[in-house]
Formats: sequence, structure tokens, C-alpha cells
Amino acid sequence: MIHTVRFALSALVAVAAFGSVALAQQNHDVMMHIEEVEGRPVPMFFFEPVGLLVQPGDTVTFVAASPHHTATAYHGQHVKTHRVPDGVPPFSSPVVPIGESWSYTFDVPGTYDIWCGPHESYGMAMRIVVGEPGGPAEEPVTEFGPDGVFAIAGVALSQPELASSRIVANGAVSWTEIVGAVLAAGLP
Ligand SMILES: [Cu+2]
Repeated sequence: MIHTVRFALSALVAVAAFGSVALAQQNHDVMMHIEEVEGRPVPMFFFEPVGLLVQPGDTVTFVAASPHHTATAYHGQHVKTHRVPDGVPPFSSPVVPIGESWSYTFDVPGTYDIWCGPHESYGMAMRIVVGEPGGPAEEPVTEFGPDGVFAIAGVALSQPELASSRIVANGAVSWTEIVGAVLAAGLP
């Protein structure tokens, strides 16, 4: 009997502790989309939202609403321009099949630029601000080659709508806010 009561109490404490953690640390969904564009042979590949503010300790779940995307840090160890805060490991999802998802917890404050392995050259990149802006992703994109922010991805991340101060002010930036500029820049 005493044992049962102790068990019930410890379960209650565990629920209380989990509850407070769940309140403090939020989860955010980012969808990974493919969408046909009228009059164009190649569809758009994009993250929605394309700009997102989270707090340190928050988790972002990248949901593959369409096939074969990744969420990959612009990190020097990926042989790319380094555009995540110092001390952040070279994280990457595997290729996420349609209907599945991959989650990453952002602990280090600063600005993170992220690309999709298969679709970077089509403009599939996004920016996440963790807490407050900072780090190398605050610098303008200057390298648009394969080792930089490749092709249309560099165009997407250079849009003024994706300025980290604006991401902080708005909480999120939709792909619809930059799609016109991205298409105009020469998406196939
Ligand atoms: Cu993709």
C-alpha cells in the first residue's frame, strides 16, 4: 500500500515537471513543400515559413509535405559558407520521406541559415533566429557558388523580408512574401 502511494506521488511529480518543461519550451512546425508554378516547367521547392523566430531550447519539427527534403545547416564542415552561430554542430536531417518529419532543438542563440540538400539550387533555404540575431548569418550573402549559398537559395536569403530584425518583429515570414522576387530572379 505504502509502495503504491509512493509510486503515485512520484508519477505526479514527474507529470508536474514535464508539464513545466512543455510550457517553457515550444515546438514549431516548418513544412517542406513542392508547388507547381503556372507556365513554368519546374515547380517551387520551399520551407514554410521561410523565416522563423524561436527561443533557445525550442524544437523545430521539419515536416515533409512532399518527397525528399533535408534541413541542413550552412556549416563549414558541410563545405559551405558558415552561416550558423559559433559552437553549433554541423546538423542535418537525413532525406525525409513524404509524410515523415525530423526535429532539431536549437539551444545556441543567434541566426541560422538552413538549406535543403536536393533543392538548394532551386531556392529552398530558410532563416531561423534563436532568441536574438547574431553570428555570421548576419553578414550579407556574397558567395553564390556551390560552396556558398548556391544560386537561387542565395537570392532567397538575400531578400529584405528575411532580415533577422524583421523575423524577430513578425515571429515568422511566409514564402509568399518573397516568392515574387525569387521567381523574378530566374527560377527555371
Ligand atoms: Cu527540398
